[in-house]
Amino acid sequence: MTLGTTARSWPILLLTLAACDDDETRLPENCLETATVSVAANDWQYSSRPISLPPESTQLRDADRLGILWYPIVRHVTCGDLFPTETVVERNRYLDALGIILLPTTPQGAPWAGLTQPLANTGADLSGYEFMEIWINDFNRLHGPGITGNGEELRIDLGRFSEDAVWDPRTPPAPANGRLDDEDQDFDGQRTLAEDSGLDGLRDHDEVLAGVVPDASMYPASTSEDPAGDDYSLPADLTDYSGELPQRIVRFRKVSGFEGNQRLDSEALDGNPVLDLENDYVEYVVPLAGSAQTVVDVRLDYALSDPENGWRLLRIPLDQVAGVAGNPDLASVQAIRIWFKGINAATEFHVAAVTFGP
Ligand SMILES: [Ca+2]
Ligand SMILES: [Ca+2]
Ligand SMILES: [Ca+2]
Ligand SMILES: [Ca+2]
Repeated sequence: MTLGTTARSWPILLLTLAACDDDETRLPENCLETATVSVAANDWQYSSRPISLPPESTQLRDADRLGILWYPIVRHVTCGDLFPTETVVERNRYLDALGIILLPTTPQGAPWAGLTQPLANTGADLSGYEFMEIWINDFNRLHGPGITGNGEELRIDLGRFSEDAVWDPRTPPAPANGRLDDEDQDFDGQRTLAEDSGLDGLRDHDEVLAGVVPDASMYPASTSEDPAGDDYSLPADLTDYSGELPQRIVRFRKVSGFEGNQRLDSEALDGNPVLDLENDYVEYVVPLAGSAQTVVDVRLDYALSDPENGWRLLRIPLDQVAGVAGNPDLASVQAIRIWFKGINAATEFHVAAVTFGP
C-alpha cells in the first residue's frame, strides 16, 4: 500500500533501499508494497506539543521546545554506510535522508522538540503491520559501548494530533496560539508573494514594524533583518556536510524556513482550514542509549572504526505501546510525529528510512 493522498517521495526511497539491500537486514521481500514515511525535509513540519501520558504526570511546556532545524541530506549517505558488506556498486549508491539538528534552550521543565508529517487526510491503515523500522544515525554520541545516557529518548506518535503547533523558530518559542496558522490567507490554494510569509503572516519588514524580538539563544535563528527567524534560504552547496556541528548549524539554519520557500505552509494536517485540537494517538518510546529495539548497529555489527557511522536500524513492535492519548486507531492514522525528549544540547541526527512491515 502507499500512504497518503498527496504526492510524496517515498516510492523513490523504497526503490533505492530495495535495490541495495540483500542480507539478513533486508526489508521484507514485498518491501515495494511496504507502507513508509517520507524522509524528504519538505514533508515535515513543526509539531504541536505532545501531551504527557500516564504514568507521566508533568506536562511539557511549549516554551521548553528546543530549537530544531531539518534539511535534506543529498549525495552524502550511501548504501554502504548502512550495508557495509554490499558490493562496491551498491555501497556507492546514495540514499536520501533527513537531517535534524536540535539546538539547546534554557528550559524550566523537560526540553523537547518534534516534527510531524501528515500521512493521509482520511487516515492511513497501519493495522496490518507488525512493526515500524527506522534507520537513524546519532553519530555514536548517544549510544555505544560505555554510554549509559541521561534519559535521551526518541518518541514516535501515530494517530491524530492537535494542529496548533509550536512553530516559532526562535528559542524560546512563542507558545501555540489557538489559531490555525496558514499562509494561504484567502484559502484559494494559490500562492502570492505576500502569502509566502511564514506562519507568522508577516514578511520581514512587517516583522520589524511589529517589533518582533529576535531570540537571544546561543544559536539564534533570527537577525535584525529577519527578527522572526523564519526566512528560507539554501546554503551555497547543499551537499556540503563537512566541518563541525556549529558550521552545519549556520549552513542549514534557514533551509527549514517557511518565509520565501515558494510553498504554501500551514499548520493543518488534514487539508481543511479548521483548527483541530484532538489528540488521539499511540506513543512508542526508544531510549537512545539502549539496544532493546536495535536490530542492526552498523559500527558494532561490522566492527567498523568510523566514529561518524552511528547508523542503527530500530525495530519497534506496533503492539508495544508506551502510552495512549484519547482513542487512537491504527486503522486510521492521519499523521506521524517524531520527537525527542531528554536532550538539551546541540545534537545531530540523520534519518534514512521510516517504514512499516511486514
Ligand atoms: Ca496555531
Ligand atoms: Ca515571517
Ligand atoms: Ca522573516
Ligand atoms: Ca511558505
